[in-house]
Amino acid sequence: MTALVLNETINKVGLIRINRPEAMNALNADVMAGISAAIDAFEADENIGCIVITGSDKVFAAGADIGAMKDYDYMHAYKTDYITRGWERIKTARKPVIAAVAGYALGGGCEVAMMCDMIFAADNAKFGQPEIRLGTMPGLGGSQRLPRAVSKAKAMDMCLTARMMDAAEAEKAGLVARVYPVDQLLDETLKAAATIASFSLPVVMMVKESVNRAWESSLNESLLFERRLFHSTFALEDQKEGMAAFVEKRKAVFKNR
Ligand code: DAK
Repeated sequence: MTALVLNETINKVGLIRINRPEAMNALNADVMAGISAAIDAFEADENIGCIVITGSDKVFAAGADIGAMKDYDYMHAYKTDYITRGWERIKTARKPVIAAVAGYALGGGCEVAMMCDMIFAADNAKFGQPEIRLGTMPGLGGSQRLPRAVSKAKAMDMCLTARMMDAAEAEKAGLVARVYPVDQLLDETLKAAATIASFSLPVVMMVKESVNRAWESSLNESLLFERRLFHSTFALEDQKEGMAAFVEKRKAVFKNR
């Protein structure tokens, strides 16, 4: 049987590919366990500085596996915490995670992409939260992360009407960081990931923490958080190296210390 999730290391970048083409990359417990295991491995690997999650040219993921969840009753969903365990590993990753989305990213697929630190989209990407058509609603962050990313108005529109947003609209609305022709998406995403991975890993992780903090606390609290992290970078050998290299007009060699 072909693996549902394929992993590859490309220099300092860890690439995770969702690989369930016969079911539009629908997410089930095995797929999510595969993604979680890959993130565990890439987080533990000191050589890796950035992680990319992608699907195929046609689909990132068309949501949670509808066939698998159609017969769940309330007690099963509540008591088992509807397989929450394992589904949110991306959220706790300390290294940056980029979603490279081509084709459909629907329901849980859109939610997984939004759990990543940023989304790069192909020009054929389509984002949507169509759960309402199934008599249910977003359950993995769609109704919470979408309004933060694209405004309440557009989030309401997508969650209430099940309308899909194309790549151009998603970029304009702030859901995606960059858009590329589909045949360039992965290369360009890997290039950006390699750039990130070329920097000092502790600083990269601090920047990620700091930007995330902006979402989760008041401005004064997050400004203080940023200031403390900024001060702490002066304790790093990499900060000494980065500034010395600039002054000496040479390329910095970071040691992640
Ligand atoms: N689940 C299972 N199978 C799916 C699927 C899905 N989400 N999406 C597609 N497939 C399967 C189809 O059934 C079909 O299978 P066969 O008939 O060939 O056996 C095959 O993939 C190809 O699909 P189509 O024939 O439909 O292909 P089209 O190109 O015509 O259409 C489509 C592509 C993506 C527009 C369409 O397949 C579609 O609308 N799919 C469903 C999209 C959707 O409603 N997604 C939201 C699902 S609900 C949580 C975790 C997750 C979630 C919530 C909580 N916790 C951990 C708490 C998320 C929930 C959801 O995502």
